[in-house]
Formats: sequence, C-alpha cells, structure tokens
Amino acid sequence: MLSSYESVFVSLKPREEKPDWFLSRAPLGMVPVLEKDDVILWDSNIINEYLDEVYPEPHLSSRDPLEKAKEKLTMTLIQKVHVCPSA
Ligand SMILES: N[C@@H](CCC(=O)N[C@@H](CS)C(=O)NCC(=O)O)C(=O)O
Repeated sequence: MLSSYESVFVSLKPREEKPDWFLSRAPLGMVPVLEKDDVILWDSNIINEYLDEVYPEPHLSSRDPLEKAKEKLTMTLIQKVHVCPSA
C-alpha cells in the first residue's frame, strides 16, 4: 500500500512558460512525472509498470500476458487518439 505521496499540479502552458523546477524533472515538458528517492520517471506507461511492481495489490494491470498486452494497446490508443494526439 502506498504510504504517502504529494501531488503537484502543473499548468500545461507552452514549454517556454513552464517553470524550471518542472522542466528539470520532465525532459519532454510533459506530465505525468513521478519522483521517488531522487529518481525521476516521466512516462505514464513506465510509471504505471513501476507502481504495479512496487505496489502489487491491488494490481493495475492483468497478470495474464495476453490481457496485459491488450491493456497496453488500449492505453496507447487512448494516449494517441483521445487524450494527447500530439504525443
Ligand atoms: N507518452 C507520454 C505522453 C504524455 C503527454 O502527452 N502528456 C500531455 C498531457 S496528456 C502533456 O503533458 N502535454 C503538455 C505539453 O505537451 O506541453 C506519456 O504517456 O507519459
């Protein structure tokens, strides 16, 4: 179980208006970003996989490889078509 965390909301302004503290953590200038023990993760799929391994219950993704692959395809479709077509 996740013990404690802090959420920081970032305005998705043009890159030149984003604060330095954010750009120093997000090389592409995009959310989401996860910071833990001085390590920065900045891709939602990688963050999801990390959280799923570190906090396995309740799990985010299926334990069945084919189901997991289908979930990843759905995530890719959502990211590329529905949420962030430019990503
Ligand atoms: N492949 C990246 C895409 C991230 C992404 O596209 N984030 C968008 C919000 S959904 C963003 O930060 N847009 C702000 C910008 O492009 O300036 C991921 O999955 O983390």
